Amino acid sequence: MKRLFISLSMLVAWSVDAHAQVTVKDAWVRATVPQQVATGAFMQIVSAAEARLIEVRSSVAGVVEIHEMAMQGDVMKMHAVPGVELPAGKTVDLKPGGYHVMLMDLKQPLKAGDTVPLTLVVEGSDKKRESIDVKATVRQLNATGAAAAKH
Ligand SMILES: [Cu+2]
Repeated sequence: MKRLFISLSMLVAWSVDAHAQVTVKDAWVRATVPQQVATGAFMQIVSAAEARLIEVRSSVAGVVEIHEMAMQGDVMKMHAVPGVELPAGKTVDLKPGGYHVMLMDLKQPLKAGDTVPLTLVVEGSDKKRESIDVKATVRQLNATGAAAAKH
């Protein structure tokens, strides 16, 4: 996995395009139940040029990580990843069962209809960083497959 990321970032470094021009669509956060201290944020990201999502911040969470969810044997598990590649012009789906933003150490419960501010940090092929502010809508927990996944 680590080797894959290194070779991908080398590829990114070789391309010449400068500006990331990142668009984020349909950002949402799964609502929490009382005592729940972590939840996922999901969205669609399109970058005009080759780039990489390297960090996400949010004022509602003490810790924010980028996670990948994948089957390990017959169990769905998730783990932190250093970033998500954003190929030029391609929609990258952060969705239940795949890449997602993990909001941990939540400072308050998140109710359906609330708005959660997220700041995405994207690094372009020229290593320049760009911050994108996103307002994610909290949606009620539902039965979208991966809901039962464990860390
Ligand atoms: Cu996660």
